[in-house]
Amino acid sequence: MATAGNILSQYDHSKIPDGKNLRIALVVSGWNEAITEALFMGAKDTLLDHNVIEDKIVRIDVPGSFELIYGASRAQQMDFDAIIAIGCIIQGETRHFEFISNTVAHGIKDLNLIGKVPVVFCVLTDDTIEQSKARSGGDKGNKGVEAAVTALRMTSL
Ligand code: DLZ
Repeated sequence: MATAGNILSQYDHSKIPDGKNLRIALVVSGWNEAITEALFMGAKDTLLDHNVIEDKIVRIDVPGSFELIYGASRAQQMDFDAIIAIGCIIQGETRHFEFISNTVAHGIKDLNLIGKVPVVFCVLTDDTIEQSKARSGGDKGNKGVEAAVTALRMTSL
Protein backbone atom coordinates (compact mmCIF):
# COMPACT_ATOMS: atom_id res chain seq x y z
CA MET A 1 0.00 0.00 0.00
CA ALA A 2 2.43 2.66 -1.20
CA THR A 3 1.63 6.26 -0.34
CA ALA A 4 4.15 7.94 -2.64
CA GLY A 5 2.42 10.70 -4.59
CA ASN A 6 -0.47 10.73 -2.11
CA ILE A 7 0.71 13.01 0.67
CA LEU A 8 -2.66 14.35 1.74
CA SER A 9 -1.11 16.96 4.04
CA GLN A 10 -1.12 19.13 0.91
CA TYR A 11 -4.80 19.56 -0.02
CA ASP A 12 -7.32 21.98 -1.45
CA HIS A 13 -8.54 23.97 1.57
CA SER A 14 -11.69 25.14 -0.22
CA LYS A 15 -13.02 21.60 -0.67
CA ILE A 16 -13.14 20.79 3.06
CA PRO A 17 -16.37 21.37 5.06
CA ASP A 18 -16.36 24.30 7.45
CA GLY A 19 -15.85 23.29 11.07
CA LYS A 20 -17.45 26.15 12.97
CA ASN A 21 -20.36 24.12 14.40
CA LEU A 22 -18.41 20.92 14.99
CA ARG A 23 -17.17 19.23 18.16
CA ILE A 24 -14.22 16.90 17.66
CA ALA A 25 -12.48 14.54 20.09
CA LEU A 26 -8.79 13.71 19.76
CA VAL A 27 -7.87 10.53 21.63
CA VAL A 28 -4.10 10.55 22.09
CA SER A 29 -1.83 7.62 23.05
CA GLY A 30 1.13 8.35 25.32
CA TRP A 31 3.48 5.77 23.79
CA ASN A 32 6.14 7.38 21.54
CA GLU A 33 4.95 10.67 22.92
CA ALA A 34 7.07 13.00 20.78
CA ILE A 35 5.44 11.51 17.70
CA THR A 36 1.86 11.49 19.02
CA GLU A 37 2.27 15.09 20.20
CA ALA A 38 3.36 16.15 16.71
CA LEU A 39 0.38 14.30 15.21
CA PHE A 40 -1.93 15.91 17.77
CA MET A 41 -0.63 19.39 16.98
CA GLY A 42 -0.95 18.78 13.24
CA ALA A 43 -4.57 17.67 13.72
CA LYS A 44 -5.48 20.45 16.14
CA ASP A 45 -3.95 23.23 14.03
CA THR A 46 -5.79 21.91 10.98
CA LEU A 47 -9.13 21.85 12.81
CA LEU A 48 -8.54 25.43 14.01
CA ASP A 49 -7.62 26.40 10.47
CA HIS A 50 -11.02 25.13 9.37
CA ASN A 51 -12.86 27.20 12.01
CA VAL A 52 -13.45 24.55 14.65
CA ILE A 53 -13.70 26.50 17.93
CA GLU A 54 -10.83 25.68 20.29
CA ASP A 55 -13.18 24.81 23.18
CA LYS A 56 -14.84 22.26 20.94
CA ILE A 57 -11.61 20.37 20.30
CA VAL A 58 -11.43 17.96 23.22
CA ARG A 59 -8.33 15.95 24.01
CA ILE A 60 -8.65 12.56 25.73
CA ASP A 61 -5.32 11.00 26.80
CA VAL A 62 -4.85 7.23 27.02
CA PRO A 63 -1.71 5.26 28.04
CA GLY A 64 -1.02 3.38 24.80
CA SER A 65 -2.45 2.65 21.37
CA PHE A 66 -4.25 -0.43 22.65
CA GLU A 67 -6.33 1.89 24.86
CA LEU A 68 -7.36 4.06 21.89
CA ILE A 69 -10.24 1.66 21.31
CA TYR A 70 -11.70 2.19 24.77
CA GLY A 71 -11.04 5.94 24.67
CA ALA A 72 -12.72 6.31 21.28
CA SER A 73 -15.58 4.08 22.40
CA ARG A 74 -16.21 6.33 25.42
CA ALA A 75 -16.00 9.39 23.18
CA GLN A 76 -18.69 7.88 20.94
CA GLN A 77 -21.06 8.04 23.94
CA MET A 78 -20.45 11.81 24.21
CA ASP A 79 -21.60 14.62 21.99
CA PHE A 80 -18.95 14.65 19.22
CA ASP A 81 -19.28 14.91 15.46
CA ALA A 82 -16.06 12.99 14.81
CA ILE A 83 -13.25 11.34 16.74
CA ILE A 84 -9.59 11.03 15.79
CA ALA A 85 -7.56 8.20 17.36
CA ILE A 86 -3.86 9.15 17.46
CA GLY A 87 -1.11 6.62 18.14
CA CYS A 88 2.32 5.44 17.09
CA ILE A 89 3.28 1.76 17.16
CA ILE A 90 6.89 0.97 16.35
CA GLN A 91 8.26 -2.47 15.53
CA GLY A 92 10.26 -3.97 18.39
CA GLU A 93 11.99 -7.30 18.92
CA THR A 94 8.81 -9.27 19.62
CA ARG A 95 5.45 -9.85 17.96
CA HIS A 96 3.79 -7.28 20.21
CA PHE A 97 3.76 -4.87 17.27
CA GLU A 98 1.54 -7.11 15.16
CA PHE A 99 -0.90 -7.85 17.98
CA ILE A 100 -1.32 -4.21 18.94
CA SER A 101 -1.45 -2.89 15.36
CA ASN A 102 -4.01 -5.45 14.23
CA THR A 103 -6.12 -5.12 17.35
CA VAL A 104 -6.23 -1.33 17.19
CA ALA A 105 -7.08 -1.32 13.48
CA HIS A 106 -9.86 -3.88 13.96
CA GLY A 107 -11.10 -2.21 17.15
CA ILE A 108 -11.46 1.14 15.43
CA LYS A 109 -13.06 -0.50 12.41
CA ASP A 110 -15.60 -2.11 14.76
CA LEU A 111 -16.39 1.24 16.37
CA ASN A 112 -17.09 2.66 12.93
CA LEU A 113 -19.47 -0.21 12.19
CA ILE A 114 -21.27 -0.12 15.54
CA GLY A 115 -21.19 3.52 16.66
CA LYS A 116 -22.85 6.61 15.25
CA VAL A 117 -19.76 8.83 15.35
CA PRO A 118 -16.95 8.27 12.80
CA VAL A 119 -13.55 7.37 14.26
CA VAL A 120 -10.56 8.29 12.11
CA PHE A 121 -7.49 6.05 12.24
CA CYS A 122 -4.41 8.20 12.84
CA VAL A 123 -2.11 5.44 14.07
CA LEU A 124 1.38 5.16 12.62
CA THR A 125 2.65 1.57 12.35
CA ASP A 126 6.30 1.96 11.45
CA ASP A 127 9.46 -0.13 11.45
CA THR A 128 11.59 2.70 12.85
CA ILE A 129 11.24 5.97 14.74
CA GLU A 130 12.75 7.72 11.70
CA GLN A 131 9.77 6.60 9.60
CA SER A 132 7.41 7.92 12.26
CA LYS A 133 9.24 11.26 12.38
CA ALA A 134 8.94 11.54 8.61
CA ARG A 135 5.14 11.07 8.90
CA SER A 136 4.56 13.42 11.82
CA GLY A 137 5.88 16.65 10.33
CA GLY A 138 8.82 15.44 8.23
CA ASP A 139 9.23 14.81 4.54
CA LYS A 140 6.18 12.52 4.35
CA GLY A 141 3.89 15.22 5.71
CA ASN A 142 1.93 15.05 8.94
CA LYS A 143 -0.67 12.30 9.24
CA GLY A 144 -2.38 14.36 11.96
CA VAL A 145 -3.22 16.97 9.32
CA GLU A 146 -4.61 14.26 7.07
CA ALA A 147 -6.66 12.77 9.89
CA ALA A 148 -8.21 16.17 10.68
CA VAL A 149 -9.14 16.69 7.03
CA THR A 150 -10.63 13.19 6.96
CA ALA A 151 -12.64 13.87 10.14
CA LEU A 152 -14.06 17.10 8.69
CA ARG A 153 -15.02 15.31 5.51
CA MET A 154 -16.67 12.47 7.41
CA THR A 155 -18.93 14.89 9.31
CA SER A 156 -20.62 15.90 6.06
CA LEU A 157 -21.58 12.39 4.90
C1 DLZ B 1 3.34 -2.55 25.23
C2 DLZ B 1 3.50 -1.64 24.06
C3 DLZ B 1 4.56 -1.81 23.16
C4 DLZ B 1 5.56 -2.90 23.29
N1 DLZ B 1 4.74 -0.98 22.13
C5 DLZ B 1 3.85 0.03 21.95
C6 DLZ B 1 4.01 0.93 20.85
O1 DLZ B 1 4.96 0.87 20.05
N2 DLZ B 1 3.07 1.89 20.70
C7 DLZ B 1 2.00 2.02 21.55
O2 DLZ B 1 1.17 2.92 21.34
N3 DLZ B 1 1.85 1.21 22.60
C8 DLZ B 1 2.74 0.23 22.83
N4 DLZ B 1 2.60 -0.60 23.89
C9 DLZ B 1 1.53 -0.32 24.88
C10 DLZ B 1 0.14 -0.89 24.53
O3 DLZ B 1 -0.48 -0.11 23.52
C11 DLZ B 1 -0.77 -0.84 25.78
O4 DLZ B 1 -0.77 0.44 26.32
C12 DLZ B 1 -0.31 -1.82 26.85
O5 DLZ B 1 -0.20 -3.14 26.34
C13 DLZ B 1 -1.32 -1.86 28.04
O6 DLZ B 1 -2.60 -2.30 27.60
